[in-house]
Amino acid sequence: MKTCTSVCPYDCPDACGLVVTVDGGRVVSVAGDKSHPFTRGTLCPKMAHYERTVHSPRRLTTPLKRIGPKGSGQFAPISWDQALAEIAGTWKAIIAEAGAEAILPYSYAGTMGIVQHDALHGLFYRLGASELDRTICAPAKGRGFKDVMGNTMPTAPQAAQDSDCIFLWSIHMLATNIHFHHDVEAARAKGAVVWCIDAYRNKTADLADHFIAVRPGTDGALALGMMHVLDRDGLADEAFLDRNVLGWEDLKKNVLSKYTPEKTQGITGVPADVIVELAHAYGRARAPFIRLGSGQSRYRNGAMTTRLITCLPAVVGAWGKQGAGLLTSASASKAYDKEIVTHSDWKQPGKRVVNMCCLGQALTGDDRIRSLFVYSSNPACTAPDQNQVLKGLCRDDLFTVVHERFMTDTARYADIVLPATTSLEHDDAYYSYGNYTIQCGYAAIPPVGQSRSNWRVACDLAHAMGIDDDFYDCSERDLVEALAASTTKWPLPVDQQRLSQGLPTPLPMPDDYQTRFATPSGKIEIYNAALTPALPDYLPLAEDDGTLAFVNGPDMRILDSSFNERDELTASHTMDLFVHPDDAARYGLQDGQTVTLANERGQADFTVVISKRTVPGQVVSEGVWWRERVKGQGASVNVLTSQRLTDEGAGSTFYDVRVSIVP
Ligand SMILES: Nc1nc2c(c(=O)[nH]1)N[C@H]1C(S)=C(S)[C@@H](COP(=O)(O)OP(=O)(O)OC[C@H]3O[C@@H](n4cnc5c(=O)[nH]c(N)nc54)[C@H](O)[C@@H]3O)O[C@H]1N2
Ligand SMILES: Nc1nc2c(c(=O)[nH]1)N[C@H]1C(S)=C(S)[C@@H](COP(=O)(O)OP(=O)(O)OC[C@H]3O[C@@H](n4cnc5c(=O)[nH]c(N)nc54)[C@H](O)[C@@H]3O)O[C@H]1N2
Ligand code: SF4
Ligand SMILES: [Mo]
Repeated sequence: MKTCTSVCPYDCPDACGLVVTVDGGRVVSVAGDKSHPFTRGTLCPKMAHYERTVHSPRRLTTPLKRIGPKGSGQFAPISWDQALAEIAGTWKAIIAEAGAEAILPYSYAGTMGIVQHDALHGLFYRLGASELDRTICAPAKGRGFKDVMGNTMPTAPQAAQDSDCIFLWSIHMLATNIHFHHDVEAARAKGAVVWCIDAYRNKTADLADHFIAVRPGTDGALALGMMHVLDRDGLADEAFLDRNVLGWEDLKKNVLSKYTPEKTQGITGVPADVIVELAHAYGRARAPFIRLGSGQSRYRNGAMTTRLITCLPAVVGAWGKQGAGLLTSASASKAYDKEIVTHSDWKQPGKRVVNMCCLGQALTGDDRIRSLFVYSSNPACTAPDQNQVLKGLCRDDLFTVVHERFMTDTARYADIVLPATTSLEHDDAYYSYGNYTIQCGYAAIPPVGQSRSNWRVACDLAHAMGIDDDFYDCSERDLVEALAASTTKWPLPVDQQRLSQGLPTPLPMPDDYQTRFATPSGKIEIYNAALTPALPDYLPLAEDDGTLAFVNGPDMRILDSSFNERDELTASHTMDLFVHPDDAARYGLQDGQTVTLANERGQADFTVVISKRTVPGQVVSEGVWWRERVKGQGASVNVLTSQRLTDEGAGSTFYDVRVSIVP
């Protein structure tokens, strides 16, 4: 029996520190690291039994070759040498015939470790393949914050412990950021009041003091309505605004005047008196703290919405006050020089760029991709417009390779499947995007079966494709060490000893990180001359056409489609649909019955849960489920979602969806 430290590799803002117990080459248990400044010794329900994922009987253990129709899941085992030879042979033929841009890599954040996440980027740049714009998560949120604050570092979550008024805005904290709950409760113990602003009353809302249901995609108008009241009622910090902010007078005159509480109620559905109460709570707080999630940004106006919410702390002069601030995403990744792995110097100019939210179009449109290499992602399940993605994956003239830990929806459509390691079988360097901690994790057990890490596969494929470069002689350990060494450039000295020992390493924060505004003007830019429009204003969604809004939030038991392999977590209640009692009566729906939702892209079956968690005119489901976990024809939520992109950042619009109930 031995124990070692590691890091949770998943796409979760907490990036927890793990203590792993190993016996005879098997992981027997995993616990939260007490010495981690955010994990503080606990894990979420998903990771509390990570060993069940690592040693799952569902793990892929050998390379596989397809022997049945695409999607049938019929495969025969082959050797790694055979698999690599087949991939290299097919790619060479495609390159000779159609050029390397006919090959598309597709990956996202199955693991957040920098080495494995970016391992294959250099290879595809060298080949001259099509490039993937990795926009599926929340680039609009990043852009909206940057439009106002530039590269200013968002507030550390632990600061909220000293807040007297916390806003959980569009974040399902208990599912997606569970360790922030500790900071929220610490503040509450000192009297802080908690507000939750969401499209529906999720379980996080249950623990807040006040819940506000906002009409989906209208938070930008809500922020404007709040600013209107802050100005009207003398709660704006005019001295702070004068000194630090561009555009406040312009905004007041040209934009805010329109957003009276009554007008804002008409857009957002939030009663006018509640908007006034909300603005007063924010404006009168000594130290208001906003934790902003991504939900609000996954609409066609997502960047503008985030831009408007980001104006709020400037209006009340929250920046720099102890306990106050705004956390969108922490910028801890900047501690590393990722180029060590990414090798963007190998990018070739003018290559086609495919937006990952538009995979369906890329596979079925005129300018077709001939080979798709998928790793660390499950687009047949998680990408929008599932029917179009599946239509593309069914093409007989598409050569698909999937590097995976499990037989996912996507792997089922592969010509070749390659088995991947889990994070406890390879080395990596990690950072958090929800707190300012970094950490390295080293393999705790040997690879399960014949699985290979992304880095190993990058080296194997580079050699098979005849790319001769010293880079591919590096071990993953070398890359982790180089990344760790690169953190000496962080604004303040990082504890190199802790980092190299694989211990959670807090990034020291400069005293003035909340008051040195890293924008081109050095001021907070409510007015941003580089943008059109230079002054932010609410961008309306499509007119209400009498259909239902469809919000599909995160589920506590899974993470995107990861953890669907765990039968004990996912056995029941996968495609539940919250329907308000008024809508249930209107459509004649009973609790527990199957209901079909449809729109122009397709239709999917859900189980009705009549509930006041949602509001009339809006239905809600939680989780992105594997097709085998879904009723009927195997249509998951993404049959209903759209490839439409956001206003800035070309991001996904997963929650900007209208549906009808099929009678
Ligand atoms: N358990 C679990 N954890 C996860 C994930 C998961 O799927 N499950 N996913 C991981 C990933 S990849 C990410 S990016 C993060 C995302 O984590 P979050 O930042 O929490 O974001 P979302 O999952 O997009 O949704 C959060 C909330 O936004 C709400 N929402 C939707 N539309 C609106 C709106 O217009 N206005 C407002 N105010 N609220 C709205 C949803 O109802 C939901 O409750 O979580 C990560 N962690
Ligand atoms: N309807 C709807 N759809 C959504 C969302 C939503 O809220 N609603 N959320 C969206 C968001 S925010 C995101 S970020 C995307 C994420 O979508 P995906 O990128 O598809 O993420 P996962 O579903 O977690 O799938 C990651 C896969 O990587 C594999 N994997 C893990 N580690 C490794 C490794 O080291 N190597 C290899 N080769 N594979 C590995 C896992 O087994 C898993 O199958 O989903 C999006 N899709
Ligand atoms: S809370 Fe997030 S980072 Fe922590 S163990 Fe769970 S999934 Fe991993
Ligand atoms: Mo995400």
